Amino acid sequence: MKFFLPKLEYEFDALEPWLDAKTTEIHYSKHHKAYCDKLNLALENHLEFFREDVNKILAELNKLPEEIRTAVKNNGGGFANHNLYWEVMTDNDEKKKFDGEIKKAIEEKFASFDEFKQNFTAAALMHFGSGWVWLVVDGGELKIVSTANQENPISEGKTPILCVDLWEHAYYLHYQNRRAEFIEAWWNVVNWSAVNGKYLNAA
Ligand code: MN3
Repeated sequence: MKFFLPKLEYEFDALEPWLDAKTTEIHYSKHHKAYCDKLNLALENHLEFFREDVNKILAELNKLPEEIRTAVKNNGGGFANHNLYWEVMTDNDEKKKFDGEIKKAIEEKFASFDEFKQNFTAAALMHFGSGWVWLVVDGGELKIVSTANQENPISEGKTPILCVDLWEHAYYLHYQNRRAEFIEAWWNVVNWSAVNGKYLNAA
């Protein structure tokens, strides 16, 4: 029982015009798949880990045999991070509605949605190099954090509920160097219904 790519809940062109079909296709079927394949390869002599949730493995990296720890951190991270990334985007207008407990919590923590969006966007623009920006639940509290490469906040005891991919492969075909335009566009496809569900589970 190996890890496998979760099925996308939308077509490759569903997130257009904000995320172009070619980028989504390559990102999912090449980049994400490569992380999944390399995770399976890293674990092929440690089959007991195939029974685990990848998030649990990432939460307890120190339990891994040392010889596979880096490979699992990088590729298990790449696998898990993209699982969440696809899940928190949608083309469904109903699911895009910013509502529910997550709305209350964000407005309480950041004063307003606009203030939250500004802070999250700023974190994405300030992040140097490849990595991710996340909204996490940490000790019951919402926080914006960023990680380098394919690191996942779950390895620091935080629960991610929203993320955006800052690797150039996430936007370069369409936006080239214009990360700010990509981030601004990405807000239009956030699946707030999914984020709300994750918030309720975590809080
Ligand atoms: Mn990516």
